[in-house]
Amino acid sequence: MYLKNALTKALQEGALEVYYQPIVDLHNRQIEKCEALVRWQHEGKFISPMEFIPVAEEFQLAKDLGQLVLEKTCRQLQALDNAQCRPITIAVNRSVAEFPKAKRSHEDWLEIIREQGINADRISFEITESILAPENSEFTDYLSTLKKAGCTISLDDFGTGYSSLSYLRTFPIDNLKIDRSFVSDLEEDEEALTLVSTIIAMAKALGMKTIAEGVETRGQLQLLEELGCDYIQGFFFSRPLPEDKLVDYLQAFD
Ligand code: G
Ligand code: G
Ligand code: MN
Ligand code: NA
Repeated sequence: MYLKNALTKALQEGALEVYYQPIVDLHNRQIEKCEALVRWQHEGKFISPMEFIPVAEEFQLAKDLGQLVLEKTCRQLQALDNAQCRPITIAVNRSVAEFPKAKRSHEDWLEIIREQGINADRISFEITESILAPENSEFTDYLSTLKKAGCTISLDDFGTGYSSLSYLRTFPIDNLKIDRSFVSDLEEDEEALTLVSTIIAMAKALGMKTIAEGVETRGQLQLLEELGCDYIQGFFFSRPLPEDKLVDYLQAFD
């Protein structure tokens, strides 16, 4: 209850921040994308999204939270353009609770992107497998609408869910994000290497790009490059950066 009230207030005041983690294209070593990660600093300390997103979901605040993150992301894209950074795409995370059945939130998201004057192809939505489960079939229509408008869809935490792989055939995903748990074991564990190599081969065969998450070492980067992974994200290049640090980082990287 305490967190709910504090979060409601923070949302009303727009007091949540968004950090951006760079994603590097292994083909040209440029930053082509970032992931938007919400941050809430409450009474001097950061509360993890793992803690407050479930609260937002339980108390019908997920819609406001999602809209705030998307608005801030669009404004960040404008700030990057104004500073003449390379045009990048930014991915926002969306949970099942942000696809409320009757409310058609996806229309609101497209409206926000339009209002902010951002081309839809610069916004990507990161979803998890559960959104594509058979009982959520209407969400795939919503996702199709987002895709038709020009947005791209990434499947987050790939390999950690329990659903069948059939959704990979029925829904056109643009990017598969290889979960950090596989990446962190790459150098020590032959089986992790086999799994990652298989995921990359499968993604290629299905016409999807792969993004490896949680890359922390040069060794992991090199293995991923040899395996033909397309993009990497992780502390090896950068932690998630606050708004005002992103322009500097992108300009220094170029
Ligand atoms: O940086 P990290 O601690 O941010 O993120 C923890 C978890 O919170 C991750 O699973 C991430 O996907 C999720 N997350 C971060 N930002 C958002 C957001 O804006 N919306 C949703 N739904 N999840 C988010
Ligand atoms: O579930 P999702 O993939 O959206 O989660 C992103 C989470 O991963 C965030 O909490 C982010 O801070 C974290 N993260 C990003 N890069 C790294 C990394 O290299 N190592 C670790 N341990 N966590 C990372
Ligand atoms: Mn994510
Ligand atoms: Na992930």
